[in-house]
Amino acid sequence: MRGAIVPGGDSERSTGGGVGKAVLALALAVAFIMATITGCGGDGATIVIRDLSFEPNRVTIKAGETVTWKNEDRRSHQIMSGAPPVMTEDFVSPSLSSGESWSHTFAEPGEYPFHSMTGGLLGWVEVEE
Ligand SMILES: [Cu+2]
Repeated sequence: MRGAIVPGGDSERSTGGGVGKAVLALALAVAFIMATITGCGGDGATIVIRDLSFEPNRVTIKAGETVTWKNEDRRSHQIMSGAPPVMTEDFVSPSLSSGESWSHTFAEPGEYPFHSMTGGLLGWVEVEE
């Protein structure tokens, strides 16, 4: 799903010739770049766990969007909300083996720290309205 959706893309249909298609392609390219830069129309974020770190360790999304954690580390990680020693109960993943992913959808705006129970890893999800 991620990266494949361009705002308005599904409703853009052209039966015209080359010029119309070029304009459409340009419009889609601009829309894609704008979405990439500003995050508007985004579909959430992906955080990769690698070499005992979160990449990136801070993401900003909009309320209702989803963050996916993808474990590309050699060891297992369990993602939990909160920053030790302060644990919260907003979310907790199962133990993710290498190669596994887990997603959580954030309904409410706010700043959500998270960590891995494997230790030493800390990150933040910022949810905007
Ligand atoms: Cu914990």
